[in-house]
Amino acid sequence: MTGTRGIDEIIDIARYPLTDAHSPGRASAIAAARAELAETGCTVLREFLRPELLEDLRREGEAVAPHAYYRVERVNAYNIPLDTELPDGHPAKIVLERGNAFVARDHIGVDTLIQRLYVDPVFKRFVADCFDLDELHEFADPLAGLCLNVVEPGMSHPWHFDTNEFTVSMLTRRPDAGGVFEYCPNIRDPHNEHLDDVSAVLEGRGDALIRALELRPGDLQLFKGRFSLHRVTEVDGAGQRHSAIFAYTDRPGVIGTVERTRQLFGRVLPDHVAAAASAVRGDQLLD
Ligand SMILES: O=C(O)CCC(=O)C(=O)O
Ligand SMILES: [Fe+2]
Repeated sequence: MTGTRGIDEIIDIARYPLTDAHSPGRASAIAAARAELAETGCTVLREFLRPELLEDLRREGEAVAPHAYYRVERVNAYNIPLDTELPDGHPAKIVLERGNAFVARDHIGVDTLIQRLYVDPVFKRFVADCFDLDELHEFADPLAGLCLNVVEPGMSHPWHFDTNEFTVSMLTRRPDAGGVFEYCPNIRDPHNEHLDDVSAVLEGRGDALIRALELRPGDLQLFKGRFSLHRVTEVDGAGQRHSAIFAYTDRPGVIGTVERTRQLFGRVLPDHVAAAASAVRGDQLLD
């Protein structure tokens, strides 16, 4: 039972003294995260979760994994409709098979470790500081705010950009083999899509742009997935790969599009439909 645990009983507080707003340890963890995020758009806080909770973390994920929405979907890296009118040679014309499945937030218990972390004010303040943001908001999306990403053996989560600018994630169950997180640091920015580089990666000519990340359960990953093309390679062996995706934004009220929500969860709630007409966008990028 994790329901009665405070944040200091979830996080390895000796290593990451989040609860002490003025501690040098907290300040240096933030400085290190900021430096890496500025350079590569990605940072990993190793052994963030208390090691004695790794078993609970894995078991809680396994308990909800059967709720994942499975449907191999034909998508592109931008997650925009495949019939979007675009010039020849545009990387959004390259069709990929998305074989991962998401467990939506409404299936994840409020007393699970990942749900408790996601909503915790001390945790959110720390993550905001790492991203150098004044404030950070939970994704308003009732399904996509917190998800468990499930990748079955033989499946992968192909190259894509995230809709949300800042992603926080934690592997909860590692696969036997494969299932490696790969990313292309800052391959695009708010003003330039860098389509040639994106095409190179999607066509298998972009090795020089790709980094592989070794992730372990309990590590906290902070990632600017809107600017770095990324994927999870095919999972090998018998076991699934599970990762918790904590979606935050720098402004309140952000919700996924109807198209994207249907792709991810196979269902849409009235909130998504209502938001479609008045969606707030932070940039002029394609998706
Ligand atoms: O599962 C992961 O490690 C990455 C998932 C991801 O890229 C996403 O959910 O957008
Ligand atoms: Fe992603």
